[in-house]
Amino acid sequence: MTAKPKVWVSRPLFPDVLARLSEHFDVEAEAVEHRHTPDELKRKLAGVDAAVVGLADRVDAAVLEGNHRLKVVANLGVGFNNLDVDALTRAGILASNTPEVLTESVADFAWALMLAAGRRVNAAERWLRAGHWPGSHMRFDDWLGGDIHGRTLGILGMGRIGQGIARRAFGFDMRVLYHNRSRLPETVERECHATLVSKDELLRQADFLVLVLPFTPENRHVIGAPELARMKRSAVLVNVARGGIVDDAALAVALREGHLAAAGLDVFEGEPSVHPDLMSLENVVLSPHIASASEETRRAMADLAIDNVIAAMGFGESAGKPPTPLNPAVMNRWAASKA
Ligand code: 8YV
Repeated sequence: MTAKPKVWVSRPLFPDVLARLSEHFDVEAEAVEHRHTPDELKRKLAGVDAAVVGLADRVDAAVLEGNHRLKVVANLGVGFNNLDVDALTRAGILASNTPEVLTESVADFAWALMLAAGRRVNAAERWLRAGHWPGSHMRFDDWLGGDIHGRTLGILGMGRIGQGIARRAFGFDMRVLYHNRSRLPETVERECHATLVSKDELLRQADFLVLVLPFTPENRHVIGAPELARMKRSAVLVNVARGGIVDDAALAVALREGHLAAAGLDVFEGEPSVHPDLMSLENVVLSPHIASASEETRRAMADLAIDNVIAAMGFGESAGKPPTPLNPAVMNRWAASKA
């Protein structure tokens, strides 16, 4: 009997998903969360045919150097700024991500942050839990937030998640503006009730500005001090995209000095660290990168990641046809080299 190919899973995953992977592979799965150093990552990847990695695993040219065994790297996430796809392609390694399956859950969560930040839910809860309510006389004009319904929602980055966020705004009777590299087809604009505007216009008009851009070098600090200064003082900023898109230090200053009403952040520059100035502010809602973390969606992401590994390695019903590859041309090269 020939040995099964080997796959390494860098983070603990659902046992039933790992069991499915074991039908075809000799699986080494990490049992506890651990941030792998580049050296550890390099060593782990050197001994396997395929890997399922998380966003904290930076798979770049240095990590891949001298690796002639690895064939597939499946990312547990739609964003893949942790992968150097060019380096993977040069090394003949197929890369995949998990688009679509998390769109609606991330859109839900963007709304959770908008609502919580706009209406000061978390700060009020902290105050209540600290025992202030029975002991103090809450005034009629305490804990005032801003309304959400009827306001202007601005979306920067109008891909699938941005569109999901826009569609939900209809129920809140909001005006929806967006800015994107390219204009959406008219049918999609109509469905989302969304109007394309310049970035400057978006910054100036949005009461709620939600960021849903991919992280690329050009998108670093797309929202920094100059952009924050152009926003309304009553505005709320929400980031469910990637840390580093916002200059967190500049955001903390704007929030502290009242240049912005509030923020809701699921992602941070240099996470899992969070800028200490943000930690001490009351007008920011902070969550630990959980926008896709619904039971159904995290399962769907894990399933999709391993479906890519199984199919790319030539197993299962979709053998040879991984569902969501990032560099599918690599597979043509595999086929050519076998012929
Ligand atoms: C993470 C995400 O993958 O898909 C993405 O790009 O940022 C998230 O869904 C998830 O939080 C696991 O780390």
